[in-house]
Amino acid sequence: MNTFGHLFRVTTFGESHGPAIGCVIDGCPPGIAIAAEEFAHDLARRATGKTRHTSARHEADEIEILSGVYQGKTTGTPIALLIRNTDARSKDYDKIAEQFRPGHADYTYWQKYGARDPRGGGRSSARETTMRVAAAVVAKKWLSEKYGVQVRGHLAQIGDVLPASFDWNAVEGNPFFWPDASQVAELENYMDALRKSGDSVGARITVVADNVPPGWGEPIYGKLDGELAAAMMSINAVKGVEVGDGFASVAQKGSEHRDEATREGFLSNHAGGILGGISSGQPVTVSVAFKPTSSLRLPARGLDVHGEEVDIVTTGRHDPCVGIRATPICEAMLALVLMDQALRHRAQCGDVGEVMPRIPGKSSPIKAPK
Ligand code: EPS
Repeated sequence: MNTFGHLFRVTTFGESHGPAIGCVIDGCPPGIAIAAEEFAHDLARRATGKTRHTSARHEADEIEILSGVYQGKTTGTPIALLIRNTDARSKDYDKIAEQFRPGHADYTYWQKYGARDPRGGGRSSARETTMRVAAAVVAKKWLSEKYGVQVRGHLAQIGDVLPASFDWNAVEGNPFFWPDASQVAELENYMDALRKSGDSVGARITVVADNVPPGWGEPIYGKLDGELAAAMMSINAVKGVEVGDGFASVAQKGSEHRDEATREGFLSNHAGGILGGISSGQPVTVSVAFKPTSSLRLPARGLDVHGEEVDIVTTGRHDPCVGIRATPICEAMLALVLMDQALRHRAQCGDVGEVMPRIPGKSSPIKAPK
């Protein structure tokens, strides 16, 4: 399955070391002004090779719009986007081409298909996430112009390091998307030590969508939170997803968790902006756990395709923490789900209009996550 969404459908294709990666967006409304240059910002936020803390692979990530846009506007027909791979170094994979890296999808792809493209992990590579970010540029633009929806995110934890304070303005000012500028030097030292040790580490990303109108999401199957969980889980290396207070809800009392309301608005947002699978008008808040990457130069015991026990060592240009550049990817999946759900809501309930009373949402939390 390489297609995502119901009315706003995105199909991605391509391998990390193939000639190109791309996507087709079907079901996009006509009339959205979009130019190739508009993709550059988010693609650069996600890209490798920008700092010493991510993979050293340097991809140009230049978008070619092949169809679906005429005279600068979407036409309603399929939008095909293409990015040519320009810096693949496939020889890095010669040694492990017949081995299964412990903790990697190498083994399960082999079991499923009986064949795999080992170069750069082929289709299981994080390179695939480039096209999600590209497709979401269109979704973010439409959501923002049509409804004022703003999607943003930040790194919320790396290893055992937590933000000491929270400031949205700090997030885009450092390569980690970290909300406390005073900790950036500490993070750089942490990452330098990690890289030297040859190991990797996990991370948590939090993404928030402000100004989502109430009513988006389908009851029972197709819940907004259900689709967000599936969307986030479809990102490489994701092992956990929380909506609102998530697993912290387990230890809460009902009197604590329920979001009370006055005429001035909701008093809290433990629910993460979703009640009964439908947006409440509060910020939609999702938190995503990334496992530590599995391509390590530290030897590990494993098997090769012949069933022989081997010591596996991965060389090449790998991310010691893939979470560092995952903020734009999680934002992208949030935007894609919201756009799809917005179109579905419009199709079925467009005539319902604005229902009273509307409870103003609480703005995104400006506090350090616990
Ligand atoms: C990746 C391994 C590295 C990363 C790649 C993701 O690929 P390679 O070994 O070919 O350099 O550089 O990330 C990207 C190229 C990208 O654009 O995100 C992996 O195993 O997932």
